[in-house]
Amino acid sequence: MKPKVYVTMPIPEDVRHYMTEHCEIRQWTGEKPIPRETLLQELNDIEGLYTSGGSIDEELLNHAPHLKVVSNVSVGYNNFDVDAMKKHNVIGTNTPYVLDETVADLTFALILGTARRIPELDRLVKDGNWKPSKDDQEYFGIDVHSSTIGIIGMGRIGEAIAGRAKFGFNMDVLYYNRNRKPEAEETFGAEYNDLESLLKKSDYVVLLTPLTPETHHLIGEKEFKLMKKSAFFINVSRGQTVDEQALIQALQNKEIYGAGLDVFQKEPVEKDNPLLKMSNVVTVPHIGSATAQTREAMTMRAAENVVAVLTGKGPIDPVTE
Ligand code: 8YV
Repeated sequence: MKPKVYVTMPIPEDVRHYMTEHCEIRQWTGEKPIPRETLLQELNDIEGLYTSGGSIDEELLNHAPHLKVVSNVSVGYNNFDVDAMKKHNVIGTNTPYVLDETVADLTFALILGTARRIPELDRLVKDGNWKPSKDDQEYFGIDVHSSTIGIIGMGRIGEAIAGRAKFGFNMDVLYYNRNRKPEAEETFGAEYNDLESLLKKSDYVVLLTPLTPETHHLIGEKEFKLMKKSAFFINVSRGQTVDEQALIQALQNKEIYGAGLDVFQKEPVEKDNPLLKMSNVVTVPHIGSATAQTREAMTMRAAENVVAVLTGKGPIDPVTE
């Protein structure tokens, strides 16, 4: 008898085909994300849960007596209560490596989009407001090349960004991380800084840390006050790693020059959030890894993790060990 797996999201046909070779899958096919109550009722007979983002906590685990593995279609796993999963002998897995370059691309799109005011000026042209003028000073942006980038959280994605910065944009690379990264220092000339000096020296501050109790609101009022008034803040980690109210304040008080945001305190972000009314803030809907190629790779990797555990081979990308 094939092990039962519950899938909470759409999956490509080849991923479905691969999983059904080894598992019996049941899948949520609703238009909206699966309601919590519905999910809890689906878990009684399953050994594998294939998902992206839902809270894996004590309540859920108590509804899943046969559960062996939860496979996240994401590199971040702040939705896992790791201690509770260990207590219930449930393995959690994520999808590292396959999205690093795609997230790094989006990060540079936010850096270039904010610095050169792309969305704002795109709207100006499309609204027919591009008027002949003696000079175009009103369209001026800020240079990215040859400036200083400060990377907070120098993991694989951080290194992919450092490579683009150093070799693509001739930028000086600073970084702050729990531990030193000699390889990044060697390869990209990345200079280790404590958080305070990185914030003081960077023209582009890029936040990349996973969300943990230690990184919750890592960047707040004090940190924004340390940044240059000409600097940009880029967040491609999680909304809760920054104090969003402090960010709004810092922008309104012109303590920083602009921001590029892929993640928010609440997602989808509320329509009346002041960040959405600021022309010096570029916002996108959590699309760091959102390319067809990368999501294909992520969904297949997540399937390989489920099958590996349920066929006794052990997880490929364990995060709860
Ligand atoms: C996911 C992400 O798409 O991988 C991550 O950690 O944030 C994105 O790639 C997102 O988590 C899906 O919900």
